[in-house]
Amino acid sequence: MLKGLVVAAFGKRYEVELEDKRRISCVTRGKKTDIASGDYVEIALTDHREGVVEKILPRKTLLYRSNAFKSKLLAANVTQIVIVLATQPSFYEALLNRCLVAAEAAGIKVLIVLNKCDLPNADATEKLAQYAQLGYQTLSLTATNHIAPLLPYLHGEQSVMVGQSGMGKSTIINALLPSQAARTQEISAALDSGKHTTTATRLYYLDADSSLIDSPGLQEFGLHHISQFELEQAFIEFRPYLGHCRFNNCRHLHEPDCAILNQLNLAVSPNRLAQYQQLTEELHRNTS
Ligand SMILES: Nc1nc2c(ncn2[C@@H]2O[C@H](COP(=O)(O)OP(=O)(O)OP(=O)(O)O)[C@@H](O)[C@H]2O)c(=O)[nH]1
Ligand SMILES: [Mg+2]
Ligand SMILES: [Zn+2]
Repeated sequence: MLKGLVVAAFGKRYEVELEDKRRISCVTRGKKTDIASGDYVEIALTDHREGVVEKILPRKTLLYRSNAFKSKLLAANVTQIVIVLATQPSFYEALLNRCLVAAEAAGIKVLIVLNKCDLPNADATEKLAQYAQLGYQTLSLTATNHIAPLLPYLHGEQSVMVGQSGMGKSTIINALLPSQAARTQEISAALDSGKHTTTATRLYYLDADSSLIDSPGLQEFGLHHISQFELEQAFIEFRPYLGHCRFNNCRHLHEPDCAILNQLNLAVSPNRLAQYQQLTEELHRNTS
């Protein structure tokens, strides 16, 4: 049995890098798809370039999304999620909040990047500032011109980039690692392969201590695996007030003497409260 790191995941095929740096194309036994880029695994070789994953080694972290039927793993063993937004096309704030909830529940550090800052968008800049005010690390970037400001945030971290299609995730990889050439939208337009450019999740080494995973654009981010407790905790500005509502089981929707609702327009913005309430209603629709 050989130990390796999963450096790419395409549906049911995985690329595993062995300790001697050989890259082996692997499948799983049966229909298992519970492996992610960043996983450490043990494989059995079936040919000199092919193998079967026999075992997943214990994970430090696991970032995933889920609906009522299945989970989709995004990345294993990452220390940081880099949520990539752009000035154009405009981004969905609900998706940003879902990424934040998943990251908080998985205990992963967050960096929110607003890319394409060469293109004007006052609304996006203002939104980014609101998240900085909550305490999140944020960065304005123009990946096509000047990638250097991103470097200190990636150093020493195992990061995964997530975001909608077209935000510039693969462009960031190419700017950091020009020799690796991840496929971006211009190239796929030439190949006429549709809107989503990146189809696999792939891990890139930045230096001996840092790596960055590129992932396909997200359209939705199901949070079926998140509990009410995790959801409340994931809204970081709620934390000082949780446990101070009149009712122990307060969901902060419209209960009297709710410590969260009492903070409306103070520590809690109407916008974030609405996002929280929508996720809570969804959670209880799912479980009732
Ligand atoms: N003006 C401008 N365009 C950018 C910038 N960064 C990326 N782009 C463009 O945005 C488009 C999409 O970039 P990609 O890197 O393919 O986006 P992606 O997030 O990887 O998209 P998916 O793989 O579909 O998820 C390309 O045409 C890039 O050239 C930037 O900083 N400024
Ligand atoms: Mg891409
Ligand atoms: Zn309450």
